[in-house]
Amino acid sequence: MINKPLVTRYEGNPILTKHDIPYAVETVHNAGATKIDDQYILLFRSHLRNGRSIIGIARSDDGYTFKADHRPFMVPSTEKEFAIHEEYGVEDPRICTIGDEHFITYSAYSRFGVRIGLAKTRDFKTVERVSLISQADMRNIVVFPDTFNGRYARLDRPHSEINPWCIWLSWSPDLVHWGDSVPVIQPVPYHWDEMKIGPGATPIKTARGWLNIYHGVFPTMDGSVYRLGVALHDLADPAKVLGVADDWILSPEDPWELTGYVHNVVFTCGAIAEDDGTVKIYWGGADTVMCVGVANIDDLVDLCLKKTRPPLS
Ligand code: BMA
Repeated sequence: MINKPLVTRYEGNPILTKHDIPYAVETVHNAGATKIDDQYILLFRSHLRNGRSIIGIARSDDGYTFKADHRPFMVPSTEKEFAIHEEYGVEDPRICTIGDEHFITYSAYSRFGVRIGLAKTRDFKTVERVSLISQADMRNIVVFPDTFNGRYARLDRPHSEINPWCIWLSWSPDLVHWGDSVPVIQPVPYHWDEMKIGPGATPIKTARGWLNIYHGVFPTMDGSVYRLGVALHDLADPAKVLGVADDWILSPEDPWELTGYVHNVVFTCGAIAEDDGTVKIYWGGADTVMCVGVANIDDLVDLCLKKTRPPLS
């Protein structure tokens, strides 16, 4: 089939909506994901009725049917150092599992802008704030679940008027202090990601490189369209980009992706690689519901390498 989609949407989408949550929320979206001992975990963002966000948790045995806990997992902190930066809410968590620790990077909003917080958990029952790991204004940070010559690496997304909304890569000895930042992928003019790009899911290690599933935005007369794309980073040096796919892999299509809290949005914060060579990609539809789809990892890597465009144009 010429139009065979790269990502096959689950027929039971959306997999989580506000009606599945045992406390009052208006949206369920942009979830980070991980799998521990055959249990799938989603940390999802929800808008409250005051328009600010909190983070909930849902668990599943098969990756499709999730049950949310009775309480939110993270709400704005009351600890002095964090409270001042989480006043307007916590958003868009990503999970990076290293050994038996699960690190969560999340957007912390306040009157001072948006920063990225780092939290950690071992059991997804309790969670501990570690540090704020960026200045304002930064959102969308994903940490590679590995070290490179003893250093951690992350993809981040600073912004300037001269060089807007690129994906950069930064290094750290301890996950708290970051530097040696370099731009790695830029939007391409008059392309599906021309307005801005940002890190999406925690990168996935494959035999041919780190698979980076990111989001790209295109401005239209009817507002912006958020889509997903893929890039491949070198296994030993993730600052080296081996290929960026020219085509998007997922675009808003289902009714709950086309309309909702923000229309025309598919936005990912997490994907889970399975032993059979597939990946379950989780995405928020229209900032309102959670969806899942399955792709073949080799197909995504092929797209990065065979239908490629320059990372920095
Ligand atoms: C981005 C973030 C995401 C959101 C997206 C679409 O800037 O706010 O959390 O999903 O816009 O509204």
